[in-house]
Amino acid sequence: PFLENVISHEHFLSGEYKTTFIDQTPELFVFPKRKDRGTKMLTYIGHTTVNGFEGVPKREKPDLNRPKIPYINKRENIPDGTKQILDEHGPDYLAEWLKKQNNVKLTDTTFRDAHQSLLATRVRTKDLEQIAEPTARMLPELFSVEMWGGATFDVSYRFLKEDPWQRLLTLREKMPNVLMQMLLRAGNAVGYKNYPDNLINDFVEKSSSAGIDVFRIFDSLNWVDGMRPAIQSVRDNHKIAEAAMCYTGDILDSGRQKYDLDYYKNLAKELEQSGAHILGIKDMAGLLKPEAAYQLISQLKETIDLPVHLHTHDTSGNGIHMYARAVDAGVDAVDVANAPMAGMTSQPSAQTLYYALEGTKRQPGININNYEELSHYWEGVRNHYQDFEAGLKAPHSEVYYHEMPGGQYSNLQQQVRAVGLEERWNDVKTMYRRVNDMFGDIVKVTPSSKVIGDMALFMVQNDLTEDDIYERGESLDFPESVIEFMQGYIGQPYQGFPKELQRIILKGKNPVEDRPGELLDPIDFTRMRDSLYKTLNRPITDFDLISYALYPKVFMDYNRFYDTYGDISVLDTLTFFYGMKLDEEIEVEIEQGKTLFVKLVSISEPRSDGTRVIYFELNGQARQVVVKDEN
Ligand code: 3PY
Ligand code: ZN
Repeated sequence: PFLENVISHEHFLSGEYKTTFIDQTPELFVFPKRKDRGTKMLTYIGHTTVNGFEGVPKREKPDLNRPKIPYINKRENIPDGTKQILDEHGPDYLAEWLKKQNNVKLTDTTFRDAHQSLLATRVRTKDLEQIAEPTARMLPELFSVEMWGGATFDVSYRFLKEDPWQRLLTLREKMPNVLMQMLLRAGNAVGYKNYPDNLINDFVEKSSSAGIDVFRIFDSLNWVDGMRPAIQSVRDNHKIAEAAMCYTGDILDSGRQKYDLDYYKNLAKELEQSGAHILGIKDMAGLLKPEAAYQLISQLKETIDLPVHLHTHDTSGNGIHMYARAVDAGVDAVDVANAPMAGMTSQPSAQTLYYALEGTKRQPGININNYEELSHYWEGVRNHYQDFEAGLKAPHSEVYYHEMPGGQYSNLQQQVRAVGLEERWNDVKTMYRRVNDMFGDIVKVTPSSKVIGDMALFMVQNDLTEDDIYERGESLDFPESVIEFMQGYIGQPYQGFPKELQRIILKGKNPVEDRPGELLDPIDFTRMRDSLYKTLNRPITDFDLISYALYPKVFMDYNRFYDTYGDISVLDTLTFFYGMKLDEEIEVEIEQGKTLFVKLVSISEPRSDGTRVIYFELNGQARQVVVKDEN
């Protein structure tokens, strides 16, 4: 604690210390009271047992076995993979290497997009950590594992009460051989709004040093100006810049010409010129049809010199057919998920694609039996998150009409339910498409998809037609996200804004045409560190600073939670979500080699102040905690 006090002292941090500093600074010898980890953890377990977990209907803890981790021989070396190629030869070489592969290479998204799209991003680090090393050992031929970014950053702090940076560091340690990939929303980083350029640079630098190798960068309006700073930042850190274009519309629909083949070819050229190592195609809603994929990829291969990496969501059920045609056209890599976490709004199944391509020249070079063995683990994990299942139960070809991204579908459905309009869900979907057309047919992906969703919901909720907006718009209070979009705060749409609608929505406010990240004041990290240190009274890491800058409230709430309950990422997932049953005993490894044995003995009736006493045994000794009954 003494050293901690020294290095976190404001004089030490600002460099204004002398050799007399220690003698003259008595507060360095005032150590914080040692926190009792056991009591904090019991308080969390007690609280969750009595009150349930936020957003989950309270119910008895399900009786499920722990997911089965495949046996691995830890004495054997972990086989080399793509990470070693990057580290030895750099990103340009790796991109060339990728183009030369005959087999189609796979990115496994099970650790990120799959659970973001099926389970509301709720899979905890503990469940990822346990399978990371087996994955590294059993699937060393993968191109990459997508395991960070997108919504995982925010959800980690907000709901899972864990540090996303720790997730990154842990997975890196367990997967030293395969490239680790993240989804970066260009100037929106891992958030929903634009941030100053110096924050984006810092974010890329710190996530590179913590372990990210491949940054898939996209702009929610395919606005290349908005992507260039992030691409450059990744290049400056000698990592792989995969610049992705978001696929929308239908290149085969001659009635819909805004996003035609030439649009994508020009965009790809611009991204190549902006310094991309790989071209990503981000089919976030799963709109790319099989024949369109064939034409798009064939043409892109003739237009640019970069390897092409394709991402889709299997919402329509056409994912495998579409990938097979993309493979025919020479796509270099595609995104898949392990079967129990695949399909519907998630990525197509790795195993299904393997069998679809078996015996062809481009059959993926993976060990299918290993994939299947790992699948048993994920099957178990998915069961543990059954209360977060909110997605489709069956293939959904209507997506070709409404064009809602995989991750948004269940979210918007929840929002609609929350305002009591569940029976009008079909109207909201139809309105979503109508709003898209009113807005000039825009690319829809986080955060532009949220703008369309908010506007559609606003119109349905208030029984407004398109004509009403034009006729009575001046007197309507539009959702904040819609106003910000029209102000240019999330970037410039291709072919500009619909002028009349923009005028109505902005009511005299001036839109910007510059890049928002350039207009925003840079963050003063030194001042931020000082002020955070004063509030949190502990050393502030660079990671903390970035998190605070991105999500100030979420980050502070997380810290308050941590002060109360400590590190509960060590709990098993069922205990984390449901607490404990009477007489149940669990083991919690709080650090390597240190295990707590916890038994729930009894729970008192509520007392006059609304609290209950929860009686535990901790390592055989009686312990009790008091929690408020919030029911
Ligand atoms: C995200 O931005 O989180 C996405 O997955 C978009 O498709
Ligand atoms: Zn996706």
